[in-house]
Amino acid sequence: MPRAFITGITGQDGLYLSELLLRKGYEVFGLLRGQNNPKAQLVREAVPGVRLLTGDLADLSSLLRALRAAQPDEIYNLGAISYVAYSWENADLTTDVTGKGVLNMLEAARLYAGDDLSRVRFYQASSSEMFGKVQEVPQRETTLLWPRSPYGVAKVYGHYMTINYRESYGLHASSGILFNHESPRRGPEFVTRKVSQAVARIALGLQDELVLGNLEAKRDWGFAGDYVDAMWRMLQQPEGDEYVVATGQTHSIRDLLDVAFGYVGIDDWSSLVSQDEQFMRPAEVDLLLGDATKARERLGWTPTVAFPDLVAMMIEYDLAEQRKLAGL
Ligand code: NDP
Ligand code: GDR
Repeated sequence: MPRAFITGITGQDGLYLSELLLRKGYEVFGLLRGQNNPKAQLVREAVPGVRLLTGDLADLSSLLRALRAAQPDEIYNLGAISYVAYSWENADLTTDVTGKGVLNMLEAARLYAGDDLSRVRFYQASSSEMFGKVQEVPQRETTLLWPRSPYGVAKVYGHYMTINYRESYGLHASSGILFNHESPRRGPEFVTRKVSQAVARIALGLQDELVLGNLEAKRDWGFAGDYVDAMWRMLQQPEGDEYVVATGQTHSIRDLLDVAFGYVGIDDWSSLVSQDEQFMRPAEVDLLLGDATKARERLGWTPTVAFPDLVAMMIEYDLAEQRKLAGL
């Protein structure tokens, strides 16, 4: 039975990846941080087969201890401070966890594997945020990186450190440069889920207004369930490498609002949505559009959920949840 170790187990991707690996017959271990993490129960209910170990990306010895207990063949480093807006307010912490945390995880993997590095494979959750200021459209593996946030800068550090461990030590290490991916499990601080929750509540008469930031930014949005499959495929290749994972379609926040409100029968949302400075970013990533040709050709990976279906999936989930919460 292959064994996998996942950091970021309580997050959106950690849950989908656990489900996928359990289906494939893996024994799955997840890293849980904190003294009494309230999300532990969520993981136990959503993926009961996962075994939880404690540790923190900022603490190398805790990572090494967890790896020695799990004895994994594959390590998926999904843990991070992942909310871009928060990273300006907590730049030091983001650097420590999202950036240096990658070095800690790589070094723990190297120490755990000892003399035989071929016993373990490593996946790093790199991000399209690394492209930042638009240099080339669509963005591909070779596009110049120009990050625009402390989060993006930290991800670039982790990305190159992962390449460096491959080149320095021969570790089978891959980075997935994943574009935005969403689902009903997406945190409510991210724009798609903020919109799907608000649209559901407005449709049910529970809320009157939605306050957002920049409506002009464009994102290449896919379904998280598809994207975790690309992670697994990367670790099944003979060599580690970098891969863009994206749908090849881009939409603005305005498009998202059109599709989301349209789904509940509201064609003109202009009186329901306002903008506020507090949700604007000091530096914006204006346009993300990925070219996933390499992932398609080498990994045989393709996305299966189109943008309107993704939005519908999230709104249906939120309608059901909001009805339940409101006792409707
Ligand atoms: P989430 O924000 O949903 O999950 C982040 C996870 O990281 C949580 O489990 C969180 O644990 C954990 N974490 C935070 N701080 C630490 C720490 N100090 N030590 C250990 N774990 C920690 O992210 P996603 O699931 O959406 O994303 C997974 C990864 O992929 C992240 O690295 C993200 O940056 C990256 N990524 C995501 C994309 C997306 O569109 N979703 C696109 C490209 C990259 P806790 O619950 O305890 O806070
Ligand atoms: P992003 O996702 O920054 O791309 O990072 P997010 O959903 O936060 O923002 C997307 C775009 O929407 C604009 N926006 C708003 N965003 C939020 N969160 N809240 C608002 O009210 C709002 N109004 C407008 C933003 O300015 C931005 O342009 C996500 C994270 O998952 C990262 O961890 C990951 O690496 C990247 O996707 C790829």
